[in-house]
Amino acid sequence: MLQEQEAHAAELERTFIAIKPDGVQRGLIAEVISRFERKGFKLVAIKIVVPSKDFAQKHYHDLKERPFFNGLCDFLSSGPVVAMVWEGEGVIRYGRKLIGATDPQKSEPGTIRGDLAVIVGRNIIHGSDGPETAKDEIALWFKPEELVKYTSNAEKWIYGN
Ligand code: IDP
Ligand code: MG
Repeated sequence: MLQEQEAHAAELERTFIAIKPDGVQRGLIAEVISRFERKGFKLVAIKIVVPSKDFAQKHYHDLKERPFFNGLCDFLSSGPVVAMVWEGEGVIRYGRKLIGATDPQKSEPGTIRGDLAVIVGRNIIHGSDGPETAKDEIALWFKPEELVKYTSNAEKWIYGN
């Protein structure tokens, strides 16, 4: 039993999820959190911050050549953002599924963007797109001590051990 638990803990992965200023202003914080929570993922860090433009540029550094980069960084730094780290098996990839396609016109109904957003520039949520970006984004937004380690009572029912 203990061995199984240890094996399970070793498999856990983490992703960085942020509710952007449009999601916060539209009162969608609880809605977004609820979708990750009900799925069975575990919240291990959360805070509300207004990022500086410089910080937004760091967060989106991969996109600096894109024409929308400046507007995107202005927008991300225009108001409060809810920054979170979620943990669970497959959370990086499945988190992206919960979020839906980048352009809400193309996101499936049932996804966060599909259900709650209309245009690409106001798509309410960010999620890391792979293990490397997850690691980098968590490190950019959180200090290691801000990540909380705990066992949720639901875990044995979600994972069966
Ligand atoms: P993602 O958020 O689904 O990972 P990325 O390609 O990483 O999508 O783009 C980051 C953010 O930049 C998107 O969530 C969206 O808000 C914005 N964005 C992406 N493409 C466009 C565009 O063509 N016009 C305006 N904004 C865009
Ligand atoms: Mg992205």
